[in-house]
Amino acid sequence: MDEKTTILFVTSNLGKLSEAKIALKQFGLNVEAFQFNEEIQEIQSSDLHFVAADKLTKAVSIVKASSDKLGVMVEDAGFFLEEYSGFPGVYSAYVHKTLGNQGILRTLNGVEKRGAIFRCVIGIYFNGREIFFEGSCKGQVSKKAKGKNGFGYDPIFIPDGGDGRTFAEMTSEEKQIFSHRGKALKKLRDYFEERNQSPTSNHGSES
Ligand code: ITT
Repeated sequence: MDEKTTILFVTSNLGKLSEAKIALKQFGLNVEAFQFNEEIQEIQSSDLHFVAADKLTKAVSIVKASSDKLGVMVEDAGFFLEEYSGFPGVYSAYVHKTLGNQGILRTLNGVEKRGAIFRCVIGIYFNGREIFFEGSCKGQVSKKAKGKNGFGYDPIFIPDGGDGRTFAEMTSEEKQIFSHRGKALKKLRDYFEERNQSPTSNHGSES
């Protein structure tokens, strides 16, 4: 694979990696995980964009701008519950590790307000610049965990506009039609396309 079609995704989350690979492969871009021994220390902030920007700066310094690759990518995501004014939001990874999906379902037991929203910010370092793409997906927390696909909160999240299945009951391609990540990755693809940066277009430089 041509290195100039490869984006290094600095993430510890294999679910995110797999979804990015599928979404960008259709566009001729290869996504590779960048392996590092220690997790990048995330700053504490209530703003996903701020966290993603900080992660990107750290990722680029670890990867050393990787001039032989097309870009370096990071993502910060969160799960925001209506009942708890957005919590866990930026604390979603910690809450998932500690409470898990069953814990979330227990705290919402008997609660009618089950609205939730996934948000993510993807940051990419490309042509010496940092660029960010956001995506969000509204839905409901299911009453029970359902499905085996996906990762994280997928078994308890039913996106609006779907057929009532949770993300974990969908294929990766189906999930991306609705998902925060699918929408942010589409913006990223459009960005490259607008700049004729697709691998078949000889890599025109950014104007
Ligand atoms: P990084 O190494 O990329 O930071 P992470 O798993 O720590 O990976 P985040 O902090 O961005 O990722 O994610 C916050 C939490 O939200 C974490 O528990 C994820 O599993 C979960 N999450 C993010 N996107 C999700 C999705 O599409 N479906 C289900 N859960 C998701």
